[in-house]
Amino acid sequence: MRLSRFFMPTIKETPSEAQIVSHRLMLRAGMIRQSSAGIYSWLPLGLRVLRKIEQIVREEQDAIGAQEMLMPTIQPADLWRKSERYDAYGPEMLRITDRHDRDMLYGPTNEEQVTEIFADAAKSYRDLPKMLYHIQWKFRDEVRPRFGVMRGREFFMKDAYSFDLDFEGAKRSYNKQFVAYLKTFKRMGLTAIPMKADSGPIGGDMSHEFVILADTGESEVGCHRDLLENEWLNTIDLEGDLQVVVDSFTDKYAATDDERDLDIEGSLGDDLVVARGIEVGHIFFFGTKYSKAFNAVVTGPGGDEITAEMGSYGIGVSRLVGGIIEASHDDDGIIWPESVAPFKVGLINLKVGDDECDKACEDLYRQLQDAGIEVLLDDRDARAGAKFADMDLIGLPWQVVIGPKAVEAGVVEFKNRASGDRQEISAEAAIAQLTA
Ligand code: 5CA
Repeated sequence: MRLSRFFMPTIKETPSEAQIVSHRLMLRAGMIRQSSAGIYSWLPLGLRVLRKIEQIVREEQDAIGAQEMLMPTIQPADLWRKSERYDAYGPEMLRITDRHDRDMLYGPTNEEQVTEIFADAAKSYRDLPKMLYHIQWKFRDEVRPRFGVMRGREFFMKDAYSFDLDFEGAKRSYNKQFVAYLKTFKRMGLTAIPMKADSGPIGGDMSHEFVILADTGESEVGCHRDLLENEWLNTIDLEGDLQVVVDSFTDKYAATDDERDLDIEGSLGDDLVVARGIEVGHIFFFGTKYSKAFNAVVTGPGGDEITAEMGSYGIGVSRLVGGIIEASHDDDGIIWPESVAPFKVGLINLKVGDDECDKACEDLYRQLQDAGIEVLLDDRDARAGAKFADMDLIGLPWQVVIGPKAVEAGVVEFKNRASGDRQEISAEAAIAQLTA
């Protein structure tokens, strides 16, 4: 992509409406624009990141056998009357009336919709287990939408739903999602801690929020220090036995706001970390709440009737864009982990219009593209300082700078955004490093 053509409206000044760093940087980098409170447009740069995150989530869901589908954003109210959630959900639900005066709503989540579909189709115990998911926009009319995409009203969520024959099966599905979440967040460069969360009316211990620590987190959490330490984390083989992996995490104390236990915290001493957290995912077992309401019942091997045991598993895909920035930035801007970066490398032409510089940049640009590297070429006729500032702001993992002196010396300046390390190397060596 050429920056001269790319729609990336960066802002130099700090937007006054943004209270936290991720919101400020997303606005300044030209990733999003607010439409109304808690509702955003995703501009090309932001959308590239959103899609990368979405794709990692998708791959890890597919890897545990969950099947992707796509349910609508608009749902009929009658669906929610069946589960008795239409009234219970309250003012957070955006209620709409269609031209025939039928009550509709913009879905805040999809338990009802997916259970209705599943109930209609599943007949025999052979139809289970099943895990279905979609990645779709949701709407919740939050009282206090804030912090940009972190607490939006319209937001992008992955929600998965499991259907099993018995509790043991449901637990296996839960464990699969638990480990898939660990892998998903790790791939994004995040340390997301599974924390015991409120399990609602069902009780039990099968409700976890996945939380990343950040000063700007919305709630206070407490956990064992090990859960944050690479040294300990690296001892766990995520490909190992599911229950063993899950237990190795849940054996360590980690609790969200409401679930904190001050006695345990007191006994942890120096091993206790109390910090603020951002909830990026939530997994939940809820038994037969919805399968009963929608009659998701199958015939068992002996002709008996079995009501599906269900769980649901959410990831805040759009919230993650902000969450990753909260976890990875400096005074100059964003520092994207490679896996979610909008482009892998930014190529800066310091002297647009200079034949030698133009040629060196065009050559390298083409070679990188041919090698399948996502590259953003700054070919704008602008001051060097502005180019450096924009490139640091948008946080691409690598920068290649080409100016007249470098061209003459037959080198490029190759910079790592995270460490700030610079090397003068040949264009070939830069390509080799970027394709390694
Ligand atoms: N039905 C369940 C699981 S599929 C559910 O909706 N769970 S949730 O309410 O916890 O939402 C799942 C994830 O969506 C949360 O962990 C959070 O990361 C994200 N999320 C929730 N509300 C918002 C919001 N207002 N803005 C951005 N992300 C949100």
